[in-house]
Amino acid sequence: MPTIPTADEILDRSFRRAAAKMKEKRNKDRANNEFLMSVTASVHDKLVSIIQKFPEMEELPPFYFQMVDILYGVERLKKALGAVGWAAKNTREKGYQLSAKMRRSDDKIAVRKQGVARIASIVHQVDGELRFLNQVRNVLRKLPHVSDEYTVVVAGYPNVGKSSFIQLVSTATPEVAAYPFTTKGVILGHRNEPAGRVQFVDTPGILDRPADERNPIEKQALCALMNIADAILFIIDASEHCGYQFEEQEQLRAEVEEMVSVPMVTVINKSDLVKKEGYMLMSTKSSEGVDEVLTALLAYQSGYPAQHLARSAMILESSTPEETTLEYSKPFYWEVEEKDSDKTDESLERDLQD
Ligand SMILES: Nc1nc2c(ncn2[C@@H]2O[C@H](COP(=O)(O)OP(=O)(O)O)[C@@H](O)[C@H]2O)c(=O)[nH]1
Ligand SMILES: [Mg+2]
Repeated sequence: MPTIPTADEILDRSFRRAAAKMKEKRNKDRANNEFLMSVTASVHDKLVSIIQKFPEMEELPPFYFQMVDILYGVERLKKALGAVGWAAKNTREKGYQLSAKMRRSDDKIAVRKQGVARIASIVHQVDGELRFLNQVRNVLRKLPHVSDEYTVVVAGYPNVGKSSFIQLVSTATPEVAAYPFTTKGVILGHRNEPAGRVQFVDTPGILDRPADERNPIEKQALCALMNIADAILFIIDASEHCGYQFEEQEQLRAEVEEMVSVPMVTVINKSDLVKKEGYMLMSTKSSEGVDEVLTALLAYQSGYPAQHLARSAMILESSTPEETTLEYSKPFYWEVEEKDSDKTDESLERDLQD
């Protein structure tokens, strides 16, 4: 998805192109009209292409859909796209209107200026929406590349050994990704298994404090993350070297278990330091017990993708009860409501002084 330009960037580019074309023209009356038509076409086409290149929300995998909804609101996003559509439609209408007016007018330069100012004003009215769309685009681009494959979400307090585990079991070097709601990077690892590829997703730094201290965005983000899991691996550090007491870690485990409906495997890591009765044990340092943990996690892979797809569909429906049936096809931008566009913009006229 390309960067979304600001209003000024769209206008600058369109004016520069039109001006270059105008220089070549001998007949000045024709040139004035062609300048206006060129600006009209290039602004209109750019705005339409922004809408067309923006991903369809309903086609996004549930994880991305939810992330966008949590952070920005899908409704607001649709409004922004609608506003850009409105600007495209209006630009074209005003351009044609003024071109017709120019043919009848004696002062063609004045009409050209009027037309250009009108188009600049229309585009400036959606500058905020363009900037907003670019912000969403930047977040979408940075989200980890969560694929539609058997997914193990690795949870637990910081420093219990989550990253060490993912590194150890991943075939290739894990990808380091960013979540928009935390400064901490998370890692994403992959492993090839006879039953298909497995991905391991780290939890971001939102599990490092009690549930009631998490803000609503963090809570929802955590939920979205848990929703992509086909299985959870919960890691406890019984040595407490991680800085969290065993009881605290057990509490978090109960909280996470409450949050999900998928199988959860709990393991005590750092068994080279401390062992605990009644738990599965491993040490990512000595690799002891790691194969057994993997086997336990892969035992649930046989249910994939049937269970996974059923759940994904459920998540999509539950997060947007009304919108799922909403027609969100490309031409929707023609139907958006009219805005008042009688305001003119003088700022661009200075660039167009003869
Ligand atoms: N002794 C010991 N240290 C470990 C083990 N696994 C991880 N560590 C150490 O614990 C620290 C945190 O590990 P890390 O994987 O970054 O934890 P994360 O924050 O949960 O991802 C690092 O210094 C690791 O070297 C283990 O099995 N035994
Ligand atoms: Mg880590």
